[in-house]
Amino acid sequence: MRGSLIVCRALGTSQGPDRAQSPLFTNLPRRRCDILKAFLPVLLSLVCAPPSAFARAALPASCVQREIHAHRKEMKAFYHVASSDVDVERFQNWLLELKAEAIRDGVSEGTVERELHVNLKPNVRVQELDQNQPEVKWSCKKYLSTVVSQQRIRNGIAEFKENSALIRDIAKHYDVDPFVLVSFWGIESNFGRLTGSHDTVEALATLAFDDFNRGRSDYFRRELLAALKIIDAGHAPKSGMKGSWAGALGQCQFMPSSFGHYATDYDGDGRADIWESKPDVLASIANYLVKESYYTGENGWGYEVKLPTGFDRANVGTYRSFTVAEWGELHGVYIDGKGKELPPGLSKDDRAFVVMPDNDAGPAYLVHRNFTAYLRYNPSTFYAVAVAHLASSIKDGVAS
Ligand SMILES: [Ca+2]
Repeated sequence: MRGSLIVCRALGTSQGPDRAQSPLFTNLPRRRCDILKAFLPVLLSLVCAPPSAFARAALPASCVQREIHAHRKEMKAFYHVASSDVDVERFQNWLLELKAEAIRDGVSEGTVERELHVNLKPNVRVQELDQNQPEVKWSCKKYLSTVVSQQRIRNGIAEFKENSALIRDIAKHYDVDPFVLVSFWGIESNFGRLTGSHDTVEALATLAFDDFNRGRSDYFRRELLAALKIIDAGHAPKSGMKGSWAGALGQCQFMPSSFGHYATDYDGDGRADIWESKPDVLASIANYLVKESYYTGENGWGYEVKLPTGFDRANVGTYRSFTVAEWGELHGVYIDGKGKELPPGLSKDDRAFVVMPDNDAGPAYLVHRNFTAYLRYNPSTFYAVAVAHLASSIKDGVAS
């Protein structure tokens, strides 16, 4: 119980030093004291638990889990109440600095005052989502079965057929594969059905302000300033700028900084409307790919290959590139297994990479720069393979 005594003193409970003399309590507003007091039993039960509390292996796991879950709920409530109460004054001071920076950065005073208004405050739900991102360790096979589901393939085929003229027009204009455009659209927002309902300024302000997000405050601050510029330029919907809790915008889920580089006004109404205009959404995706070194035309992304016995695993990854010819001659990796023929559109001098998303548990692919363009959109090998597979499945479905 020695440990529990030290804890009680540190928190200034009735068993410790006099409450009025405790530096911790004297420096806190009254409401914080009340919050701490209300949750002291929870804190103490966690820190001062008797040995018997740790000898519960014999209990049914469900009982133990229920108890842990109850503790977590109480602690989460403590955190939420405390953070939303304590941070307001600091947040308002931070907001004043941000306003000055935004105006120096060229955002109009009207937009700054309207968007960074006095009632803006950190969004607890955004904090929660950021802190509780699940660490899911899926295999690529499992990832593909979820992201490239049969339902998404069916939706993709239907969307392609319904918007065929528009999609083919944009694909021709940018000289990119039309099925790849639809695939990105499907994976990013389920063909415009899921674009996120969070207020972008509020979400980014929450993430830029808080210290909890592991040193990413500066990143989100830059994204927030970019978002203000988008609003200032009149691109955001009149109903307000909405997106994911992490700030990704519209049907192609561009971060605000990407919007400035890639968002396109294809329908010519003066706005790059990636929220509601299909021409703008699909053209913005095409523009992204072309600007990120996508091969023009319909050259796919890569090929499943059989690696020779003794293949050096150090050559796996997008940092080790060789020409298609070198992969065959130096490393025994051939697209067709023999090295005699190449697919149309790919030459022996084109650079390529070997990737193995599931390491030794799955297939190896020889991929070219279209694949690395996919990785620019989202730096996940699983993601890039999913884009490729969905595009291929939609193409097969449309053709059948
Ligand atoms: Ca437009």
